Amino acid sequence: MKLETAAGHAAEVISSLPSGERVRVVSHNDADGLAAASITALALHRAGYGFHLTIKQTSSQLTQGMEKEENRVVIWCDLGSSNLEELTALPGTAILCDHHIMQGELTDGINLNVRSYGLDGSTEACGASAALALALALDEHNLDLAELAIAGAIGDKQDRDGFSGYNRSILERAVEAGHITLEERPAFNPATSLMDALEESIEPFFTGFAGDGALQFLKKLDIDSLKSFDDLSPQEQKKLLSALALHLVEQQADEIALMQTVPAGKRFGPLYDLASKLNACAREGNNGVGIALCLGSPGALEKAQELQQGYRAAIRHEMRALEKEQPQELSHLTYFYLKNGSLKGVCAGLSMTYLPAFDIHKPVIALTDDGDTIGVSGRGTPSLVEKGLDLAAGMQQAAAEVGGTGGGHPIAAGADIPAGRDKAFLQALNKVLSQQ
Ligand SMILES: [Mn+2]
Repeated sequence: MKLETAAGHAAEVISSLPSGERVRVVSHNDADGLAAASITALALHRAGYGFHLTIKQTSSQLTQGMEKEENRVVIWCDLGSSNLEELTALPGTAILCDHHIMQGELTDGINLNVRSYGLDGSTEACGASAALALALALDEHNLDLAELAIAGAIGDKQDRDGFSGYNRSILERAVEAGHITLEERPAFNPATSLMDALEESIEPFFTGFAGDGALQFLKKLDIDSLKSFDDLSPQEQKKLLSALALHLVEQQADEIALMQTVPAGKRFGPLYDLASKLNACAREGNNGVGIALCLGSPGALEKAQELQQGYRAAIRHEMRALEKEQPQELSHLTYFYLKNGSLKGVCAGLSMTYLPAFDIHKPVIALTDDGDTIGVSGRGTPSLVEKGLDLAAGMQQAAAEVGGTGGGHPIAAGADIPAGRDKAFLQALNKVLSQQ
């Protein structure tokens, strides 16, 4: 069966409900989850239904507190696949719009997990694209919500090698229908002064651009630092881009692409920016702002912008500090300590990619000492994973050896370990990684 066919069955279940009925929706607290939740809420609203939405973390007790609710239908977005028995046990029909690995079977409900339809759940479809499949089955006119689905896919980094699979097909349909346009844009902000755009850029992250670093760089090129990229002549743009590419090569960056094909939505503008806002909302614990932004609530854009700026500033602050530090190394990993625990993962990934002192051939481990426990995040690269790296297994095994817990994905994983056990943990992890 195709995803679209199964989505049609799910739409029939929803359409059998009396008009005005409130449908229960539960979604995940990240950019993809917020996009998926918003797509579902808007599609329900347009079809004449109400919705009751909760944003949750993935946990082993996902359905806790819902046993007493009287729901005829519960739609699970971007989570639930590791809780299928729990979902089945709840009253009401479950509809699962997810892309995570499934455990068990959904025996009472409709499974729209994209993995069940021959799609790669890590590159070809995400929670938001599964939610869009359901929205389209309810009404073809919901294709405008592809803007949100593509932002969700970007949030889950499914754009890395260009969009493919189901993501690509909805992008193509949305472009054809005029909801999305594709533009060739620089990876930094092309609309603000170059001085700010280059200093504030996170992907790519330029070393040495703090303080007046970016200003001096532009001065040497004889480019007006107060102009935006869009204001430059084509010759100036070319000159700037080649100088920046050289700068990235010199800082031994693993990723030097400066121009990218950027999908821009008719309603939300550049969708990388929307994904970044949703990510900041989720990371800062303000899921409601992210949902309000997607639902078009006035005032939400300003709040989301503030959250985004604050989040990006915090990342830059940590990255500038890491730039000056020499990371510590073991034979099979690089590690550093970070004060702000919520930024461990993102800083591990960025430092590995953009900081010259970090070896791209070794996974990077970031640790935060919270007093009672030590939080750990690790990041690898696709090529390391191809060579056998499995950080999830490594974290789980090493954490267990020191009395902690760990897990995640082969390319990105985390652990919590007891205070004072960090050195033993790192040694254990290094040993596991050396065997992979
Ligand atoms: Mn997701």
